[in-house]
Amino acid sequence: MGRRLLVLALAAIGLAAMKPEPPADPEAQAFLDAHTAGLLDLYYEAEKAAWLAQTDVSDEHTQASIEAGKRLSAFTGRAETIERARALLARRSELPEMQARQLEKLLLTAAENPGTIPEVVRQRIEAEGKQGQTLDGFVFHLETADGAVKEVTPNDIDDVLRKSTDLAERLRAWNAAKAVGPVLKDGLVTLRGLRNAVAREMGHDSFFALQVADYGMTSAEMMEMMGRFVEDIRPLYEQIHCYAKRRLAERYGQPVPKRIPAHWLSNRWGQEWPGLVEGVDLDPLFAGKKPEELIRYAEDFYVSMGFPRLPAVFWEKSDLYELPAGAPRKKNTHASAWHLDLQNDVRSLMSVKADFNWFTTTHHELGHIYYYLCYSRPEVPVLLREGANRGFHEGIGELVSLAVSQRPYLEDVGVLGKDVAIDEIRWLLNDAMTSIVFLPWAAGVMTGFEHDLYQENLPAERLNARWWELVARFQGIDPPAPRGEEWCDAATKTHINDDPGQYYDYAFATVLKFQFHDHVARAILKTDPRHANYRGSKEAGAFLRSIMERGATRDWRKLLRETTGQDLSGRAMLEYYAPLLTWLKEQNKGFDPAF
Ligand code: X8Z
Ligand code: ZN
Repeated sequence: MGRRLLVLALAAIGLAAMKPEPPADPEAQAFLDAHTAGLLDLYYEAEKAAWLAQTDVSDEHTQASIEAGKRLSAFTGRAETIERARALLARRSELPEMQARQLEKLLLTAAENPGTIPEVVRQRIEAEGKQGQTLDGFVFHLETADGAVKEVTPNDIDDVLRKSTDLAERLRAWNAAKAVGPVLKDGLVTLRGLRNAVAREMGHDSFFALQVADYGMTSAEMMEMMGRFVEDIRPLYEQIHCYAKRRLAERYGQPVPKRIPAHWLSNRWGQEWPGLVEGVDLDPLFAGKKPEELIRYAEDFYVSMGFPRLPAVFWEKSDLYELPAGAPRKKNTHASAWHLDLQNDVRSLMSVKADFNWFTTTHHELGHIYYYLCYSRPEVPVLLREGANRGFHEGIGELVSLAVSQRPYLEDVGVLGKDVAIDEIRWLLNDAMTSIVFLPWAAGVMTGFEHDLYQENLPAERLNARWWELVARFQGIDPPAPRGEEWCDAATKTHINDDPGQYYDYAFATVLKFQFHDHVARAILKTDPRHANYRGSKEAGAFLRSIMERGATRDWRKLLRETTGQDLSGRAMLEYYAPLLTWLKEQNKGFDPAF
């Protein structure tokens, strides 16, 4: 671009920024007010029914949830609502941002269940309900060494994978975790067709593209961003991978493999590798604590930064603890946070047990809860009571999980003794086993699979083959033995079934958390980002609130720039781990880290 043109362009941007907001449009406002008023009760009813279906799995509760879902969708997807919103948006430039954004959100919600194809919408809601019931009601069984079979919880399976050094036992636990895939496969294929059909009705390329639209991006743009995240961390990931496979081979008395057998790792999907670094085992720090204490730590952390105590409804209505194996009631065992009435009714569904994973998960879930509470205020219209994008919602809880995993904080609250000698670099490596290891999984495998499933119509007889191709390429992991199409290992991951087309949220959140953390540590706490303690910092709390209380009233890129002065970038994350990369290269000298 020539200089003169550049000057003109900059002037135009300046003018656009200075352009006064048009006044609220009365016609648009009347439409939005009527829509919101009609929505609230139906939404609350559908959420309460879904809550019951997930906390007490039964045919009756699933059916009630399906019926409430149909009533809600009949309202949000009404053909006349779509028409009116489109007509109003046709003169977007004359509308203030707040109104335009509400209309856009309303259309995205309508696109999930357009009233123009009621039969397909009905089939989709029923299939979603049944898939949820199959997943949440599934009973896991683990074979013991003597061939007996016992009912177990997912926490029990995770325990074996975290602790056992017996490869045969590990393999049995890994196999137990994968048994849910085949029973979900047909439902997933049916849902793929129905989800794509609804999304295409309103002009989205695929269901994946519809979900990505929450970021104001196309599928291709999202894939490009995810590809960049993976590329950015590839050199570090390869070094971590190399270190890990050597350590694990030693632990299990095996030759060093090129790729890591999946059952060698401490997580069912290899999405994080805690417990691998010698001398940094955080689980014992929580041994003997009551599960409730972990949630209290989380609440106290937010309160120390100036957030309010959790409302009574949270404690009264949440479902927080693990049910024993064999309990007659079944519930969804994956953690989630709910905003049932888009106002004050906030709850969390968890299966908390006293270990490090649940310690960070409780902080993650309360991140969602405090986000809900922050934007539930009159200034934020009900239709914009969401994160700036979904990744921001995940990012707050992820940031706090990172913050409470730092030594100064753990020492401050007495979880970690002050006299415990811990090697700095090993602590950082342990940290990378969560954050860095997560990115190839989230941005590469999960996002790649869902993109192919929806956008590329991946054939049903290629689901497992494609899954393991991606796992090998991005994570450098192989299945314990070849896996045919009778398995459906992707479907063993909760989100593939009940949070479809959205997993890049977590990859985005991972990059975002380092950017936020860098800002809090350097600009607010004036400390090294590897040694920060947010506890008691009202200023850190105010920074987080300035993001959260805006909900989705502002474009996420603008909000990020306004609050941190920067655009999205992996710089802070790479800087955080820079000393680790140097150290790992030294440790892995003589080994080829490529997989
Ligand atoms: O699903 C979650 C949260 C609920 S929003 C517990 N997470 C992802 C996962 O478990 O796969 C948190 C990080 C990744
Ligand atoms: Zn979350």
